[in-house]
Amino acid sequence: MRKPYVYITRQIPEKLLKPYQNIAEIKTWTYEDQPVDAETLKEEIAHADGMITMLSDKIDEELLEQAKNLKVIANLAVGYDNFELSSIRKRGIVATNTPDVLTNATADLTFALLLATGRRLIEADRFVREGKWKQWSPFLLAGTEMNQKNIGIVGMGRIGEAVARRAKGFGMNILYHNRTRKEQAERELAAMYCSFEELLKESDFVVCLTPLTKETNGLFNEEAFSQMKQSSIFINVSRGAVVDEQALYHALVSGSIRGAGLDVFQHEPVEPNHPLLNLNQVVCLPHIGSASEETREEMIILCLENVTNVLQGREAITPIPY
Ligand code: 8YV
Repeated sequence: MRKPYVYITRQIPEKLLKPYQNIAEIKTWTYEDQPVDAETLKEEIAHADGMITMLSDKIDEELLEQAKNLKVIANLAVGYDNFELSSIRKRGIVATNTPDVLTNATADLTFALLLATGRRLIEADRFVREGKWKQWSPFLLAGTEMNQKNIGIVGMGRIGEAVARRAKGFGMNILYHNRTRKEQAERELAAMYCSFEELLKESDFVVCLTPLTKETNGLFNEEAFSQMKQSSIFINVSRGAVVDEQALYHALVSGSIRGAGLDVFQHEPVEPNHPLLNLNQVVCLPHIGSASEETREEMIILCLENVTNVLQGREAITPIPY
């Protein structure tokens, strides 16, 4: 009997694939420095039994029309806005994601952005390297601190709660907005549920962690930024499309908010001449929320387990919920 064929749209370290090579024939995309091209994706999906994909691979109706044997498709991400789920499901294909394993790494990165923007770390690093440090003065590169400040978390899922726990340790007051109330966070972290508008008005740090959906697309628009405090800092570790980037740029330039920390952009990789990249009060990262060595390994293993489980007739561990 032939082994099932699994295609992975990026390079993966051999040591992680090894335990699964007796179950499936596994092939990965060849180049480390460029994403899989559309033609290869079409050819591979045509005869793959299982696939592991990344956020930048759009898995839509047109592509799925090529799939003849596909039984499972595992996204190397907790988000799955690149999946046209209705097209995947009507073909009986199992779709999976990587929840939980990336919660702590992403919450850490969110906190790194809070500190980097609040305490102006990247500006300060540039200042030293550029030889501008000539003397010490009391307010040289003075930032804003976390203690006693209000953090407003929009999207209180697993990562939101992990950020809230860190915020508690830093002495912050926690506000949140979410589709459902989070009783445990309210009880254990004294997190306060707010409307979106209240949260914008009251928060010193507004943290966006909501998934990208029809409802959240463009949620942070001109009106939203205009309701935030002039001293506030906006952090986005969810999806670029949740933010109207032009509105964010104007809010920053006009001083209607103080700064921003962005791990995600509307179009990724972001163009080097993007206006937001010219602003000193913005810290930009290349979508590395979950990028710790430990977490990326766990995400890859979870994808491989999901795919091989389904191909061997078992349940996926983390199917995307209906
Ligand atoms: C991705 C992410 O894992 O999990 C998500 O939804 O945004 C990241 O952690 C990364 O972009 C690789 O696809």
